Amino acid sequence: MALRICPLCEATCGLTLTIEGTQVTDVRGDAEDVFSRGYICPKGVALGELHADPKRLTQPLVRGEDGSLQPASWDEAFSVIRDRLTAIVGEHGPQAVGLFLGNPNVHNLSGAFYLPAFIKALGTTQRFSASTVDQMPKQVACALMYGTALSVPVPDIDRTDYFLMLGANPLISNGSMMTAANFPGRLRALRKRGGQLVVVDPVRTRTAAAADQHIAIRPGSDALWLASLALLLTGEPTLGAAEPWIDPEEWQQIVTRLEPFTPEATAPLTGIDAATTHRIAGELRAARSAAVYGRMGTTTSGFTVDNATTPLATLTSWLIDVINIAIGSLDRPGGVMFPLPVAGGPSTEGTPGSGHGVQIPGRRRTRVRDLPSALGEFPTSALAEEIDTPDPDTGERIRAVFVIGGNPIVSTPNQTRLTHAFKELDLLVSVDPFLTATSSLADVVLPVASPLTRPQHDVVFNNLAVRNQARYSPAIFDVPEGEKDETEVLAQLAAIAAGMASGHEPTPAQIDDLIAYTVASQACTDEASRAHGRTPEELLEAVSHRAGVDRILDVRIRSGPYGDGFGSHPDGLTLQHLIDNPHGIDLGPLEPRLPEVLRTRTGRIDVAPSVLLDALTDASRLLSDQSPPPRFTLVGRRHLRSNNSWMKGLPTLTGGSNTPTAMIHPTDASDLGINDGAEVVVTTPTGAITLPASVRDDVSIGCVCIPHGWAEANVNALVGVETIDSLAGTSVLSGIGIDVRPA
Ligand SMILES: Nc1nc2c(c(=O)[nH]1)N[C@H]1C(S)=C(S)[C@@H](COP(=O)(O)OP(=O)(O)OC[C@H]3O[C@@H](n4cnc5c(=O)[nH]c(N)nc54)[C@H](O)[C@@H]3O)O[C@H]1N2
Ligand SMILES: Nc1nc2c(c(=O)[nH]1)N[C@H]1C(S)=C(S)[C@@H](COP(=O)(O)OP(=O)(O)OC[C@H]3O[C@@H](n4cnc5c(=O)[nH]c(N)nc54)[C@H](O)[C@@H]3O)O[C@H]1N2
Ligand code: SF4
Ligand SMILES: [Mo]
Repeated sequence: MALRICPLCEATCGLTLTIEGTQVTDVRGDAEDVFSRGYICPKGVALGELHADPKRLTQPLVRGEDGSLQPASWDEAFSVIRDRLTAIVGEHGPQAVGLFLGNPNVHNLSGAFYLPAFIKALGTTQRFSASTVDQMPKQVACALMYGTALSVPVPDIDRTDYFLMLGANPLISNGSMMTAANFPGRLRALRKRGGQLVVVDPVRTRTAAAADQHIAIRPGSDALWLASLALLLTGEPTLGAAEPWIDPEEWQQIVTRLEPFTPEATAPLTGIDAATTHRIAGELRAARSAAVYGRMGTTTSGFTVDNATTPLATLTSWLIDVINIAIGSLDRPGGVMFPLPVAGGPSTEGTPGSGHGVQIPGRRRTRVRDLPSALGEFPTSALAEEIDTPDPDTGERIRAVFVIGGNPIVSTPNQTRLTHAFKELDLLVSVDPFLTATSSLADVVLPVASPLTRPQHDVVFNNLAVRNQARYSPAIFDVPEGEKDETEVLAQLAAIAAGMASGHEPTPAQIDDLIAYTVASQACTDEASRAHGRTPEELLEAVSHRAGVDRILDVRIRSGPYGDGFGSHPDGLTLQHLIDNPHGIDLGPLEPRLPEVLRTRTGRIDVAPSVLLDALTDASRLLSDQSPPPRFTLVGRRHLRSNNSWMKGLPTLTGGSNTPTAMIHPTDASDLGINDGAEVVVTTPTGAITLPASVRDDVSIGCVCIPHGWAEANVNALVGVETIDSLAGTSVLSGIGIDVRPA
C-alpha cells in the first residue's frame, strides 16, 4: 500500500495505491485525505495503467541517418543536443532557441524547481507555453489588479451561498484555477446547505444540468453580459473588505465606462434577455455570500460577427473580479479569497502589501507580428511563424526548440503550419515519456520515468486551493536502471546550456546545488520569509539530509508562511511534518489576506487598469453591430475519461463514449440532413476535419461542440493563429465561425 497525491489534474486528490512488486494493482481514493476525502475520478483510477504502460518510453530516441527515430544511450542523446545547440547558439545566438512548456510541468516539482535554471542558462527569451491556450487572461487580469501572476482569488465554494460559474465544467474537468478536490462532493454540500449554482454556458454540460439554473449564452459574449451585470452592481457597490484598498476615483471610471452596456443593449448580442440579467444581479446582491468564477470558456473564447472574431478574454476575466468586488465578495468567507500556499508563492514573497506589480502589455515583442509578451512569455500562436519566417535582412529565426512536457502539434492552433515549422528546425528536442504527434517529429526524445518514481507536492496549485492544506507523497518506486527522473534530465539540460555559456560544463549535481543555493538565498533575503536574515549556508546545512526536489521543497516549506523558520517559529512546519502526516495536514478554510496579499506598486487594488478600461470602451463598439452570429460556431469540451492529448490508449480511459464527435443540435442536424453518428466535415479557412456527429439538444442551436486533444480529428487543425487576446497573448479556441457539411 502507498499513498499518493494524483499528479494528473489540478484537483490534487489523495489516492491509495495497492502495490505488488513494481506494479500497481489497485487505485482508490484515500478516504482519510484531509482535502479530497476519498474522491477519485477515472483518470486517477488509470494511474496504475499509466505507470505500467508498455508504450511509455524507457530510453532516449535519436533521429538516425535514415530519418527514423532510433533508441540511443543517454550519453549519445545528450551529445547530439550539446553539439547541435552549441553550433546553433554559436552562430545565431541564444534567441535562436525557443521553448514550449506544456501542462504537466505545473504538476511536477521538477518542472517548478529545475526548469527556471535551464531557461536562465539558455539565455533565451523565446518562451512559449500552454498558458496562452489556457488561463493566461485570468492571470494577466489578476496580476494587474493584485500584483502577481498567482494572486488569483478563488471561489470559497465550501462556504458560498451563491456560485455563478461561466464557461467551466468542473463535474467533468474537476476544476481549474480553483483546486478543489472532490468538486462533486463540494457541490452536493453547497446544495444541501441551501446554496445555489448558476451555470452560464452555451452547452448544457453535466455541470449545467446539475445546476439550479443554466443560462445559455452566445459564445464569446461573456464580457458583454458581465459588463451589463457590472453596470447594475457597480453604481452602489458594497465593496466590503476591499473598500480601503480601492481608489474611489478609479472605481468611478469603471462605472462611467460601463454606461453603454445596459442589459437591453447587450441582450441581442449575448442571447440573455434583460430580465434575466436584472434577476441575476438581484440574486448576487441579495445572497448572503456569492462567488463569481470563470474558466476555459471565458479565457479562450472570442465573439464572432461576419467571421471577424473579437477576443475579449482578459476583459472578461477582469469583469468577473470587478463584480466580486462590487458585491463585497472579495476576501470574504463565501466569496472569492486568496489561498495561503504552504511552500510559499508569488503572493507570499517580497514586501507584504506592495511590490513591483506587472507591466502589461509586456516589454518584449515577437519578431514577426510584433505581438507583446505577457508575464514573461510570448503567444503560443506565434511560435510557428517565429520558426518559418526568417527576418528578410538578417535571416534570424528560431532554429532549435525544446518542447518540455507538451504536445503543441495537438494542443495549439494550426496543426498543419506548426508541423511544417517543426520540420524546418535544426534541432527539436522533446522531453516526453511518450511518442506523440509532437515528439515523433523531434530529433531527440528524452523520456522521463513514471510519475510514481518522484515525490509529489503541488507547489503551484496550493496557490489556487479552496482550502489551505499541506500534503506530500514520497516516490513509491525507484527509477528503474537505465531510466531517468525528470529532475536528472532537466539538470543535465541546464548543465549543457550553462556549459555553452561559460565554456565549462558543470555536472548535474552542481546544477542541483546551484538551484538549492538560489532558493535558499531567496528565502534569506526575502522580507516576508520566515528565514529572513539567515544565511543560505545555514539553511542548506539544516536540510543536508535531503536531496533533489525534496531539499528545495523543505527550504520552501520551512521559510514559507507556515514554516518553522529554521527555528524562529518552533511550532511551524517542515517537510518532515508532511512526511509524518501522509493523509495531509489541514490548515483550515481560507482566511482574509487583504492588504498583506497585495504586490502592486500602489499598495492598493489596481481596480481599473487603463488597458482594461480601454478594452471595455473598445468592446462597447460591438454594441452597435447587431449582425447575427455565424451559421455555426465552434465550442470546445472535455471528456471525463480524457486528459488533454495524452493517456488516450489506457484501457480504463478507452472506448465507450470517449471518442471525438461534433455535438450538434437536432434542429441543425435536420437542416443539414444528418442523423446521429453520421460523418460530418467541419471546415474553417485554416483546415478541415471529419468526425461523427452526435445529435443532442444539450448544445445551443448554431453551436457545434468538439473536444480537443485528439490527434486524428484535431480541433486545432481548424483553429487559426490570427486571433489572439492582445493583453494576454492567448489564442481564441472557442466561438469561431465554422462550416459544417455531411461528409
Ligand atoms: N482547441 C483547444 N485546444 C486546447 C484546449 C482546448 O480546450 N481546446 N485546452 C488547452 C489547455 S487547457 C491545455 S492545459 C493545453 C495542454 O497543452 P500541452 O501541455 O501541450 O498538451 P498535453 O496534452 O497536456 O500534453 C502533455 C504532454 O506531456 C507528456 N507528459 C506527461 N507526463 C509528463 C511528465 O511527467 N513529464 C514530461 N516531461 N512530459 C509528460 C505527455 O505525454 C504529453 O505529450 O491544451 C490546450 N489546447
Ligand atoms: N477529464 C478531463 N479533465 C480535465 C482535462 C481534460 O482534458 N480531461 N483538462 C484539464 C485542464 S488542462 C484544464 S485547463 C481544465 C479546464 O476546466 P474547465 O474550464 O472546467 O473545462 P472545459 O470543459 O474546458 O469547460 C469549458 C466550458 O466552457 C464552455 N464554453 C465555450 N465557449 C464559451 C463561451 O464563450 N462562454 C461561456 N460562458 N462558456 C463557453 C464550454 O461549453 C465548456 O463547457 O480541465 C482539466 N481537467
Ligand atoms: S480528479 Fe484529478 S487529481 Fe483527482 S483523481 Fe482525477 S485526475 Fe487525479
Ligand atoms: Mo489546461
